[in-house]
Amino acid sequence: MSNQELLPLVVIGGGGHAGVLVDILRLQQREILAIVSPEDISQRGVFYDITHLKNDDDVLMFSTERVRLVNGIGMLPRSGLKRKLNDYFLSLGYQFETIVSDVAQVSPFAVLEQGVQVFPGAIIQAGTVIEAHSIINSGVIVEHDCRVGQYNHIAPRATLCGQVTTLNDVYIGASATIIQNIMLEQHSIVAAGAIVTQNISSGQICYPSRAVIKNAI
Ligand code: JB2
Repeated sequence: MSNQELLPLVVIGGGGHAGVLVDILRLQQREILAIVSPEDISQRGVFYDITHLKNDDDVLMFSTERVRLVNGIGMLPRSGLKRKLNDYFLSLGYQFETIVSDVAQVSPFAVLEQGVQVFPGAIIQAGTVIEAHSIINSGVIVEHDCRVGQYNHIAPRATLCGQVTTLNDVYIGASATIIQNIMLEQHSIVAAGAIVTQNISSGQICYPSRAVIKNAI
């Protein structure tokens, strides 16, 4: 699709996550019609010059066919806000833009579904599928043939080795490493820095193991 065919955007949420998205979109010269946030957004320079709307129903002034939405609310573990807002706007017929930073590296043989957000420095290799509305944060590596479920948040610099599968609503903390062929079930959480070498069941949390210190002599 050429730049002329891209629709203008409305961004939901006006915090840090939305700021990174708007920064990516400005570099891509995308038209942003409004930021929708109940709170003041004037302290974030990245939002300069963009109309601020305070109520979610203000979005209804835009035709479902003439805009795409961007959900700028970050997903921390067990936060359902992003999904709740998406479900509301999807039920009204709006669609969510898939956003890929110009400095991310995404294989042409990877698939990104609606509403996926890929931040600067991320690498997504061939054969991988990222399902709808998941966040692939800055510097994340998703190796070949992975499948990342819906509404996942893979935090900065986490690494998924080849053929990792995650189900929906999984959170993987910053710099965590998931070795190859692992399955993370729905709502599981990997704490920052953890190294995951076995499957994680639904709702379980994997913490980093403590380093074992022995005498070197
Ligand atoms: O119902 C709502 C609503 N509730 C909160 N509707 C709309 N349209 N916006 C809502 N918000 C807005 O979400 C708040 O007014 C605020 O602008 C934004 C949340 O911003 P905050 O900076 O608290 O979080 P974030 O989601 O941008 O970032 C979190 O997640 C990221 C992934 C942070 O924890 C970051 O550290 C993290 N990187």
